[in-house]
Amino acid sequence: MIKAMNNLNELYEAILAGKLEQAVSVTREAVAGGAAPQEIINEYMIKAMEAIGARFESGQVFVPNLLMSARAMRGALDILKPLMQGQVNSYIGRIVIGTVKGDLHDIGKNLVASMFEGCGFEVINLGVDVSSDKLENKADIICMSALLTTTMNYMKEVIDALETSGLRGKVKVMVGGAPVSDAFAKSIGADAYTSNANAAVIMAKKLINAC
Ligand code: B1M
Repeated sequence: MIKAMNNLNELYEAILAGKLEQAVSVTREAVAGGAAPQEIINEYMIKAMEAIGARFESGQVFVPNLLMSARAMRGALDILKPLMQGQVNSYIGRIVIGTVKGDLHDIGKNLVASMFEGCGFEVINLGVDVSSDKLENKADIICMSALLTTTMNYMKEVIDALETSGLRGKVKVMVGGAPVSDAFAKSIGADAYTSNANAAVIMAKKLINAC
């Protein structure tokens, strides 16, 4: 196990440096050594993305570095996804999820989507830059993610469109993403906000009375 943890520090460094192959091989080794997917994600992968974000903010790295880190994180996440899906096999409900119009950030949203799948939800992942008409889908919960202070305002447009089309009462709406807050969620009339993927699953189950 100690060997697996040492390797995981290497995973943190690999994502930070945007090294895809290394991130993938270290993740494989860590899984084989018994490390838990959730711990790998929370303690190493997300922390590495936070660190690259801080470096970007302070001008130490640039957009290509972000892209490379994102690619390395996705590669590592792809190894873990099937393991999370193996944890539960009962159907709980249907979720439609997307990153809102104008926004191309999908790492956190995909993480949330994978957790939902792993916990028994049917998930329709619409990708990034998703407009209101696509989100108005037959679902128990519509989930929106935004990473930009400019695009988070589009969440309200989606909720307004649901009202206009008479769907608002038939579906729950969850929002999340780094700039989003509980107060913002309330101000736009969303049913729930959570700050991370684990909490999103717990909240989704609560919203549809599945726990
Ligand atoms: Co961009 N970017 N980016 N970026 N990027 C941020 C968000 C930024 C904070 C960086 C910074 O300046 N420090 C900043 C936003 C500033 C602001 O709005 N105030 C920023 C900027 C400015 C930009 C561009 C404008 C840069 C440019 O072009 N000059 C541009 C915009 C493009 C666009 O979208 N139109 C841009 C582009 C990019 C890349 C494409 C290069 C790349 C994205 C690649 C990809 O996603 N495929 C990128 C990246 C990687 C980042 C940072 C570094 C990392 C984001 C990330 O993946 N985090 C980010 C800085 C940061 O966040 N520290 C930054 C890891 C991920 C696991 O966390 O997504 O927060 P997160 O998800 C969490 C929670 O938020 C939550 O759960 C997740 C896991 O626990 N969550 C939900 C997310 N969605 C949820 C939904 C839920 C519930 C929980 O329910 C529905």
